Amino acid sequence: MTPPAAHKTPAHQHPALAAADPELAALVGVEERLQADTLRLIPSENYVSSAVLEASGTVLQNKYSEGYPGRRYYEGQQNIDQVERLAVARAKALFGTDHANVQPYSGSPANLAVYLAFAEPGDTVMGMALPMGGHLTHGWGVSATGKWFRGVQYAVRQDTGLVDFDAVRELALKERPKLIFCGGTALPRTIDFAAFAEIARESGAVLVADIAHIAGLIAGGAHPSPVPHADVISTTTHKTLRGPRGAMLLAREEHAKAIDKAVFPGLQGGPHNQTTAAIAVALHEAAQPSFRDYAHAVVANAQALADALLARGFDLVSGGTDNHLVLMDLTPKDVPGKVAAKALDRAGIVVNYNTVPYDARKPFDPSGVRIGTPSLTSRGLGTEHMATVADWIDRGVRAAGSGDEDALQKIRGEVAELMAAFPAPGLPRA
Ligand code: DSN
Repeated sequence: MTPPAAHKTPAHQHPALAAADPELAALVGVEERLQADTLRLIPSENYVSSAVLEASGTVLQNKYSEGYPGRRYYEGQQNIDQVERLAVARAKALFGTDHANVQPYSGSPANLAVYLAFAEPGDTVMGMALPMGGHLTHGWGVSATGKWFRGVQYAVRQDTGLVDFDAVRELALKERPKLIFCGGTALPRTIDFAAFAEIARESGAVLVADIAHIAGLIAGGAHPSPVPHADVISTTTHKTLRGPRGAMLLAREEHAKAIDKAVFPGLQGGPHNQTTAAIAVALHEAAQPSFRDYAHAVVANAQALADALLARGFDLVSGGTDNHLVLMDLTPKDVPGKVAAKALDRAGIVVNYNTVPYDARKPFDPSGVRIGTPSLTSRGLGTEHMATVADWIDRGVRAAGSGDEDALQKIRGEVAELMAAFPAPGLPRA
């Protein structure tokens, strides 16, 4: 497994920042240390390459560029147009789509642009319920998408943790939504885009595949692509795709104009050109053969980790994983997800507490913990390390239950020792 090339400059990498604003520079330094020393298991996070980091911090950020290449509202875009065209061309080539818009600021604005393109306020939209693994912007009540639109939500089956397509079809045919979202934030299994497309066709809906979590797996051939099936594809660029914090909308040619108009001028102002550049770099990296290795290694690590957790008596939603993500239901361990997550954080293992399907507890104090392997795979950990990771989680959860702080500190030391052998870009060495 090849991690992204480690940053050449050791220790003090921000001399200008340190001179101008030591207080802020110190905070950045602490974050660098934290990211270096801990085992980061949040499945939506990653480590970008040095090239992506550098592109994100360029003078491209000084430019205003409202509009699109060749059609801007500001002069001086000769060069910026080339940057955006490069990013668009690379996105289209990598995912095999007719059209790409690389301007959305992040995943939520990208999804909101889809609403603006295809629906009117008050229209019915359909997505997976948030506590089942969906996303806020798929019509969940507390989000603008659930307040301004009428969200109807589908679930996973309680016995299998898998989507029940008969129930999805029944709901779609009854509600006739304008949009159907598939994808989400806590889905450990392969998304059957073809099955969703058939239901969208039957019910007259636009199918939106939100691939934010799995875009890198799709690019690397480790998850099937939604391209032949979905009308629109929405993705962030910073999760498994390992780019800067940003987003893209991919679509068939017939939807290109509607998407572009919705992003600008419908929703946003000037694109963040430094992010566009970094997206271009990440897309170039994701087109390399080594990225295919990375994507498959992410899945192999997640499956090895799931197996090791099952062997230690953990209850995993859907019984395991097909992708980068594992959702643990800690109910049988008698430790609430939040208590476990906070204890693991003290042990140097960064996770997030999460609802599990049909959770008896509240969203702010749920039963689950969500983990994933994109970051540890970027640092070069392989399947041979997953038993150790599972062991730390097991010991950490037990220590959370018994309030054993010494045990957590002992794990923290072991984690830091292993991670020191696996450097990542931009991070200080031990
Ligand atoms: N960023 C998403 C995630 O952590 O899955 C939530 O919006």
